[in-house]
Amino acid sequence: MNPSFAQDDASGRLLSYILRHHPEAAGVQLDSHGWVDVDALLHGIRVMGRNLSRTDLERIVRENKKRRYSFSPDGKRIRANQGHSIPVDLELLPEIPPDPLYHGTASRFWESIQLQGLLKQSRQYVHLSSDRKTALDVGKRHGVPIILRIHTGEMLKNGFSFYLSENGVWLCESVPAIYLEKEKDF
Ligand code: HQG
Repeated sequence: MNPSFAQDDASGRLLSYILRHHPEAAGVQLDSHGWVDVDALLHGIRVMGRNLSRTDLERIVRENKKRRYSFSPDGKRIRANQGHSIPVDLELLPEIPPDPLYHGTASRFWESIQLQGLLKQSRQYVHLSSDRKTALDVGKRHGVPIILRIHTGEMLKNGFSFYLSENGVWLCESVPAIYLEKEKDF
């Protein structure tokens, strides 16, 4: 069978929805580290009236450009690498990030960000990237994009921690406004 990209895209969105936000939608539970039994997940997805085989799932995990999902070493469990809105312990250790890191957002949020800093909103962490292109793409999802530079060296000096997800996204609890700078042109 020749799988369609559109189909894999839709299945990928469903996986994100279940593994990051609403496992109960497929009648499954994440363990404390975010893992779900693959057979239970595939069964739950079938019960939801969607069709996803083990082969489809393996292809989606392998070919996903953002490497959003990982199998456990024995292949029996799967989890999202980041982006959760439910509390999971991804067992990440603090790491030293590049300085600066970038965050892409919408221009309409700038006023509020200047006051409050970057907050994690509904997710478990604030998401940052080491390259501007990724930040720009993330910002465009929300509207007219702006790019913020995060002065990570200053933050480290003041005791903030950063974590690097399995798929290369930098994560932190919050970024107070004093460590942020809006790029003028990009
Ligand atoms: C904004 C994608 C007003 C924040 C991407 C962002 C990313 C504030 C939005 C990942 C604020 C939250 C996450 C404040 C933060 N006032 N707005 N004080 N503080 N915000 O989607 O970073 O495709 O939860 O700037 O690649 O856009 O899902 O976060 O605009 O890594 O794998 O509140 O999602 O990955 O939006 O995106 P989100 P995000 P996936």
